[in-house]
Amino acid sequence: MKEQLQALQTEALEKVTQASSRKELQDVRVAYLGKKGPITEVLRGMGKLSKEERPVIGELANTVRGAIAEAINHKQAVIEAAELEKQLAAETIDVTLPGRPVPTGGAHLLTTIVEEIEDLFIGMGFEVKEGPEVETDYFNFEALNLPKEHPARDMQDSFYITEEILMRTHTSPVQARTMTAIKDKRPVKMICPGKVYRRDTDDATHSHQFTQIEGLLVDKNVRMSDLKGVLDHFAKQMFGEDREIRLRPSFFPFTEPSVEMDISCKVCNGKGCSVCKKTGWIEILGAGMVHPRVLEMAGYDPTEYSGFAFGMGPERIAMLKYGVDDIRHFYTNDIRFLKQYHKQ
Ligand code: FA5
Repeated sequence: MKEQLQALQTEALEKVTQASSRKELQDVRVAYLGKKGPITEVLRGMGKLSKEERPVIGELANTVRGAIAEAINHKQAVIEAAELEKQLAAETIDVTLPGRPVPTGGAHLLTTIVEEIEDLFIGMGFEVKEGPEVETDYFNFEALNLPKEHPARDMQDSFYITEEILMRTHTSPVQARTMTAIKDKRPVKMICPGKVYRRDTDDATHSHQFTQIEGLLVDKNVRMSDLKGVLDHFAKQMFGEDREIRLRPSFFPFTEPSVEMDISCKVCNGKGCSVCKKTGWIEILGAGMVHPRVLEMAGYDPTEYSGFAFGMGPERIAMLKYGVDDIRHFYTNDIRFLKQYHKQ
């Protein structure tokens, strides 16, 4: 029985050595140490042994069982360590690899240009105001010296909602609103960006809904030369010193005198194209000295105060600055167009 036990130990340790997975090891454990295993079998047969032999064989059986169990446990630790090693190797992260790009959105070119213009005027001390897009006939026209039946109303074909309410055709009503709201009639220096609506036929430079940025400066002794200085500074900052700028006499019922400002076309470099309608120039804004009637209607004394105002089209400014050849690109939301102007 002694030899039998020793042979069992040798055999079991051999199997432990050969086992290469947890499963194989578990099979060895069950085969040799399990209830139906050979060692249990030996112990069961101890009853047949003599009194003297019993403790000797019992001790040996326990020693053999202990040696096998220890070998199994040791091998189990080795297998687990190897498995962990394998897993770690498989899951290794190369921290030096560049990360996967996360797609992000970007500001629309129009938003960027409006913010750029705002920053420029904030730098000159203007504050940014807002006004409603659904406007009264009074502020859109009458307070700007455009009484009902005035022929100049035809310059801005309008979307009326009721007889007295319309979608604003320009941002100029914010001039009248701002001045009217100031109770102590102090000087004003504001810009107002916003959407405007006109029954214009869409083409390369016209849209039925577009953006304007209004500017208004009212103070004592404001002159046309102040307006020219501000517009010149704006244009040079926006387009660079080398772009050509011209002021043309014009007419707006709310300014006297009135001008329009043109910038040389970047799309064709002044040679003439569909964007500049073969003229080499694109009109970007209307401006002038605030009409005394407008000051008066808003409660300002025109003998004490004077001012200048302007209204510009940021879409046209963006077109000129970035060489965009059609205003409709701003509204058709072709991501390939928009992406070109996303800031990184
Ligand atoms: C006006 O709207 C005046 N309120 C501007 C003004 C303000 C004059 C203050 C004097 C004092 P006008 O209709 O010209 O003016 O439009 C001003 C600018 O808006 C134009 O120079 C142009 O840049 C832009 N604009 C006009 N119509 C359209 C259109 N349909 N699509 C895109 N931009 C337009």
